[in-house]
This record gives sequence, C-alpha cells and structure tokens, in this order.
Amino acid sequence: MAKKEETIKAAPTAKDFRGDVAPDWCAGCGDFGVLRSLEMACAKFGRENHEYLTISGIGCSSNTPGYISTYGMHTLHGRSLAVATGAKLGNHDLTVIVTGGDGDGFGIGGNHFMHTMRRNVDLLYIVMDNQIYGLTIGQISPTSVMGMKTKSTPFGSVEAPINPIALALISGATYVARGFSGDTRHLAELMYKGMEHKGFAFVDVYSPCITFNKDNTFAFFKQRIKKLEELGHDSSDFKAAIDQAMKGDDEIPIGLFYQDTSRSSLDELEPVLHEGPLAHQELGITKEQGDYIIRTMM
Ligand SMILES: Cc1ncc(C[n+]2csc(CCOP(=O)(O)OP(=O)(O)O)c2C)c(N)n1
Ligand code: SF4
Repeated sequence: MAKKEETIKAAPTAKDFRGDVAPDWCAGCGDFGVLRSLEMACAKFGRENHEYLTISGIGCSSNTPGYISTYGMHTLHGRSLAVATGAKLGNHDLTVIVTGGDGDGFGIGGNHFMHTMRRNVDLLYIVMDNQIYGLTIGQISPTSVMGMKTKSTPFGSVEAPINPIALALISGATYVARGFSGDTRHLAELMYKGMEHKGFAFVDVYSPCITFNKDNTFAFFKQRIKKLEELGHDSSDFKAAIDQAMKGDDEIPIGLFYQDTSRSSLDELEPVLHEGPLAHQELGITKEQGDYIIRTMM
C-alpha cells in the first residue's frame, strides 16, 4: 500500500506577513518598527494570512494595509473604525486590525473612537502616534504638545493635547496599552495580547515622525520611557491605570495599562450573530431580490 503523504504546515513566521510592496515612508520613520511588530504579532497569533483583515484611514501610517500580507482596506480619513465595525459584524471569524495616525484616529475620527470603545467591538486598534500630521507635511495634531512649533503653528501651539490613554479608559475600552516603535519586541507582545483579547484592544504607539516632529524624537522617548511591568503596575486596577495615564512628560509609562475580561464584546452580545458569522449565513432573500438590490444600489 502506498504510503499516505502527510503535509505538516509550518507555523507562520513574521516574514510570511511581509507584503509585496515596500513602504514609501521616510528612511528612519517610526512606522517601520510598528509594521515589524505587527508582522511578529500576526505570526505569534498563528492564524493564516486570509484570516486577518487590516483596515486604515488616511495618512502615512494609514498606508499599512498596503504593506502587510493580510486582507486589507484603505478607507476614508477618520472612518477606519466605522468600516472595521461593519467588517467585524459581517464576519466575526476574522481577526480585524485597524491602523492609523493620531490625526486620523483622535481628530477627524475622534467620534468613532469613543463609540467603538463604548460598544466594545472586538478589534485591535493600533495608533501610530507621532503627535503631528505627517502625510500633509507637518501641521499640529490632537496629541501635539502645547508650544510646539509647526507650519500651522509658527509661534507655538496654543491648544492643550488630548490624552488618548485616559480617554480610552473612561470610554470603556477593555484593553488599553501604550508601546514605542523603538522597542519592537515589547510592542509586538502588546499587539499579540490585544489580538487574544476579546473586545476592543487599543494600542497607542509612540512612533516618531523624524521629518516633521523635531521635539518628540526617538531620543526623547528613550530618555523617558518606563515599562509598567517593571513599575509593579496592576493592569486589573482601573484607578491605578488612570494614575499612570495622567503621568506627565518626565516619565512616560509603556505597557499594559488596563485589561477587563469581564465584559462581552459586541459580536458576542448581538443575537443575529449567534447562528455564526453573517458572511456564512443564508441571505434569506431570493436571487431576483438580490439582483434587484445590487442593480439599484450600484
Ligand atoms: C476628509 C479629509 N480631510 C482631510 C484630509 C487630508 N489629510 C490626509 S492625511 C491627514 C492627517 C494625517 O495625519 P495622521 O492621521 O496623524 O497620520 P500620519 O500621516 O501622521 O501618519 C489629513 C488632514 C483627507 N485626506 N480627508
Ligand atoms: S512624513 Fe513623518 S510620518 Fe510620514 S513617512 Fe515621513 S517620517 Fe514617517
């Protein structure tokens, strides 16, 4: 009897998630580190490329879906979380990752940010926070510090920045972390744990824009960063997480601020999804009705 051939699939590696297109980011941009970390996290999470969907808005950071080998969507500025919510509810079997910048996520997309967190949509949201608008060549963003001189603020910004970690905590995000693109292994672990988390996982990443932000540089962060795990922080303690989030610029904590595993995610609560992903369910309409909808809507 002929020996049955067995094909044992090797575990995916970070390289398996590298896209065909090389990033056109400026040499030295922090976003390279974020992309490498995401490749590592996808490999460790162990799913196949087609089981991930990466969605972004518009910006330098938002070009990420073009550089990673997963399904991807490059959507509208500030609208990535709305599209991602729809995608997750359409097929909740997918691991949905959302990437973008601080302008995209906290400025024009700020409203979606809050509502996606309150709904506890099961997504991993990675913000490459460079505290400036990179793609539009250097205007202040919602996380730019007061006094920062840019093209749009030649005399220094007079606006107070938002605090994304504190905002996420009070808006109901159930996994809240901060990473640094200069520490890719630590960042990859935060992303991996965010993928494992059932609910909204937010990872704010200090990812320096070396071209337009001359204040918040790699050196700036390296001098100030402290790992929460080394500070003995308890990530199940909400009040302790708020205290860490409110720390000033002299000591910048990175790591997992808070995780709450007691809340169900939106797809777990939505009765329509109890029968399995919508994408795999019968539509419940005839072919003629389906054709009519497509004819009139497209
Ligand atoms: C509706 C809309 N408004 C404004 C713009 C212009 N625009 C494109 S990217 C961007 C901001 C980019 O900054 P950020 O999201 O922080 O990403 P980065 O480029 O720094 O990675 C702006 C204002 C746009 N494309 N669409
Ligand atoms: S402009 Fe800034 S954010 Fe954009 S690619 Fe260059 S360094 Fe990166």
